[in-house]
Amino acid sequence: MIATLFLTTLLALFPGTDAAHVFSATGDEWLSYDASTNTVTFELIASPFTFNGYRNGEATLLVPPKANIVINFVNKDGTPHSALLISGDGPIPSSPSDPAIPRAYTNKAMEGLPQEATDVMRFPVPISGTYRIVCGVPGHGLSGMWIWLKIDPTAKQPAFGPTK
Ligand SMILES: [Cu+2]
Repeated sequence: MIATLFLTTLLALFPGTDAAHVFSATGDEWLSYDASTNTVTFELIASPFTFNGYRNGEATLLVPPKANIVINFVNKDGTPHSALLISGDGPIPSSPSDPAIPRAYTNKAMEGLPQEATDVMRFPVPISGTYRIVCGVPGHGLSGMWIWLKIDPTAKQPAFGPTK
């Protein structure tokens, strides 16, 4: 309830925010999968201190082992944001800079990309592991701008939604 009120307040403050995306429950609209190449394509939408309407690890992108990940990042907020993949262990760094997997970061990871800017991250994942997708702008991750990316060794397809 508090989270809902918080989001409602954010929406009131930022009328450009896409309410349909913020309140989507399934994530299917953001996700596609090519089984023949084990390629997961995900639309990662930065809004005010959220990714796809989620913050603080509230959402998880589950992917099959050894998947090729294509993340289409777009910033829908007036504040610059970015994305990079960090380890799933330990505290969120105040200024995350080292991606856990090579190439798993957007342009201007530290400075942030401006509103409506896009970038594509392409990287393979190993056979297992837990990571976080975090905004690289100093302080944003600590403010809650991150979600989980987990490799499920038994997954036959990806899934995105509230963290279980
Ligand atoms: Cu940010």
